[in-house]
Amino acid sequence: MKRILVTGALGQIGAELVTALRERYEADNVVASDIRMPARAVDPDGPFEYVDCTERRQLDEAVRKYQVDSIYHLASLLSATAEEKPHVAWNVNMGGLYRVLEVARENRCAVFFPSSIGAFGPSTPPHKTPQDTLQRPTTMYGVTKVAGELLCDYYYRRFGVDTRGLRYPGLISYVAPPGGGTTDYAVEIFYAAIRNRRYICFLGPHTCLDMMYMPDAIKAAIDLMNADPARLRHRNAFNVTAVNFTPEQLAAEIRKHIPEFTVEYEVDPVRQAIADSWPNSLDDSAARDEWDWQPEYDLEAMTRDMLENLRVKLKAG
Ligand code: VAH
Repeated sequence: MKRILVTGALGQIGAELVTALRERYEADNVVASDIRMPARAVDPDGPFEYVDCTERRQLDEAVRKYQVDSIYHLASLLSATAEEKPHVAWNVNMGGLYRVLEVARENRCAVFFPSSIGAFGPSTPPHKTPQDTLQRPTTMYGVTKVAGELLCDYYYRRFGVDTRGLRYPGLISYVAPPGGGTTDYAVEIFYAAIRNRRYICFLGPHTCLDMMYMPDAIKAAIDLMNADPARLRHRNAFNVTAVNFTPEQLAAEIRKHIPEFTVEYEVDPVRQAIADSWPNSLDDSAARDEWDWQPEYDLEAMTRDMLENLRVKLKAG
């Protein structure tokens, strides 16, 4: 049975990944960790450890204490926060990953690393961006993601660490909110639609980006980590996508459920510049060919599920 450590477990991905992993591998085999203690129950049925990934001793102690053999390393600053605090972002995103890879090397752990469409830049082909192409990101977030992909490849080739990763698009969920991301509008808009029937969007109406509903993102990570290594021609990191839309198109889909919903646009130049430097759409054929990637949620299904679950969560009508 796998024994797993999840770093950044209280974040947007981690909150749902821990639950999914505990359902699959039994709760006691999945250790949630973060640099803050869980104010709300991440999932009370399993172990939690305080782990700062920039502190190698804390990582090492957790891995040895629970005899971990797989690390899902989610602890990271997202794109907008990383632009506000580029030095902190380098330290956390790169310093944390380096220490995770070193602990994984010494303890023979597999490592999952979430890269991002942010690993691409304005000189990358923007439409149906290939798996193997130019990666010259212009954000600190993107620099740490490209460097992270390369470092994970190096640890696989040089030390035999089983590293695998995904280039996630924007992720949408109702369980834990994102924090400091450029695609956060695609989550905020649902809360605003239910609470206020209106939303002020910080990206322009025609900003087209790939997105994914969190259940698909969780499935992709777990499926990749369980894929037959003999089939993997790539490892760090696979393009994956599910849906592709603009704020205007997402608002129109929400209006099918809340007809009076309106959106106004007050563009944040920093996050607009970040979004404009990213691809409009990814080619995820390598993931489909090498480990049978197949998303389940399209825009219609995601919007319906988000609104249904948020209404319960927000105890709205
Ligand atoms: C961000 N949600 O906005 C993340 C993600 C593709 C976007 O990497 O920074």
